[in-house]
Amino acid sequence: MPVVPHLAHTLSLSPQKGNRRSKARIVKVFAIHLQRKASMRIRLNSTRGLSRIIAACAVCGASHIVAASSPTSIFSSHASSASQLTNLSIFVLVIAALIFTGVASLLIYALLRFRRRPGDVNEPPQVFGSMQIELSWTIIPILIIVVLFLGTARVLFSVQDAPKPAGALNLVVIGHQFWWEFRYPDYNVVTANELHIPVANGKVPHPTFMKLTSADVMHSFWVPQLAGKTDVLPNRVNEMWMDPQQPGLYLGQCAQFCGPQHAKMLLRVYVDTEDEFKRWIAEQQKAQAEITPAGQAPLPQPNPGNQNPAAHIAPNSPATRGDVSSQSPAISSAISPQNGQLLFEQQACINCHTVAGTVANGRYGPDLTHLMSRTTIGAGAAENTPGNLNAWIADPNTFKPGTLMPAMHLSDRQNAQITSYLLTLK
Ligand code: HEC
Ligand SMILES: [Cu+2]
Repeated sequence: MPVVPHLAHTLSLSPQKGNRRSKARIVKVFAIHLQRKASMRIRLNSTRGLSRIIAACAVCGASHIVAASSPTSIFSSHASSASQLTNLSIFVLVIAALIFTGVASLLIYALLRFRRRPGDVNEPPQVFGSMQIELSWTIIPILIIVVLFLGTARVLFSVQDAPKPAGALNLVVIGHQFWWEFRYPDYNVVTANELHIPVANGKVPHPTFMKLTSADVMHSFWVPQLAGKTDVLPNRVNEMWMDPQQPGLYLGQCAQFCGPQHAKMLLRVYVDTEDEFKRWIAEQQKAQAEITPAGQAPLPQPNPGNQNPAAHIAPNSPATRGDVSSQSPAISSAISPQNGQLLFEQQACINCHTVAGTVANGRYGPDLTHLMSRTTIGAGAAENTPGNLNAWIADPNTFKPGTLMPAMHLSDRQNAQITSYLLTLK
């Protein structure tokens, strides 16, 4: 029975076996019918598959063009080290494209030109040990590799050995599961997740020189438009610099898997003009006590004689987990920043968070001194709105399942009180 052999093979059917067993003729006819249908479907599928691949390539190409304008595209760089990386990537891509076109066209040419034709009986001539061919396909790839190596090494050293000018801004970046801590040692400023740096294109350039390290596991600092990735490792300090040429907001993220909330460890870099940056630093240098507007009663400060015991208990010690309000001065149930602050200072919040000028001096979580100067909370997990803040305190896991801030199990009213306090942290 004439069954297309390759088809039988593809479908892993063996109609020949059925033949041998001389089944009823009607079964055979039916089998052949099925085979024909299957073969048609396969041919149909392959043309459809091909058109799908072509469509996918078109979409891919188009998305690359769109990607160049996306805020995290490596092809639209706005700082010199990032531009060098972009140029190098394009250089490598062009060489790879040339090699691909050369090899693919030779292959297609050979496939068509030297196809087996009817009447061909002999094997084509075999070429063994041709010195010329062997040399050419050894030397040409070596030359290509050398060119790629030299190009890469040049960029590598020029980025790594860049001199640090006198006006450079010093910045310390500390990766945490799952947020970023930024310290400005020259200004005594600490903030989280949202970085402000000056634009570096003035007459006196002010690039930002970073020292990066991690408080726990491996992270990677990556703001594609401003610089290459730099790994952030525990017990090691890496260095990197950025000299943004244009003010604006640049986005980035942790580029090293560091745990379940790795994808929600986003970075926002605000590149400010010189003046904006000075103003921002001046705002950040203010401690909360100085910010309290004149006329308003100062927020209650802890009384050394009657201090809240929770302030001296290490994070996670059993005493800080429960409600400690029974041991503390009574807080009225009114929702006010003052009551909020009292409550905040009686909770374990202060063991993990700092609010400068108050008893809160924890270092485990983000500095909250100027919380309201940030547009997002939880490293980009949510917008910084009163509603989200309240929901975050109630249970941070709703925004970031697996975040290392525990749900504090306070009442709705207590959450509202604390939120009203947080809203004053300008
Ligand atoms: C065990 C330590 C711990 C305790 C206790 C704690 N937090 Fe947090 N908090 C964190 C950590 C860690 C983060 C960062 C979470 C992330 O982004 O993944 C955080 C984030 C926050 C943020 C968002 C800050 C930002 O800029 O993204 C706020 C607001 C906050 N906590 C408020 C509070 C309040 C209010 C309390 C007390 C009711 C509290 N936290 C108790 C560890 C703690
Ligand atoms: Cu990370």
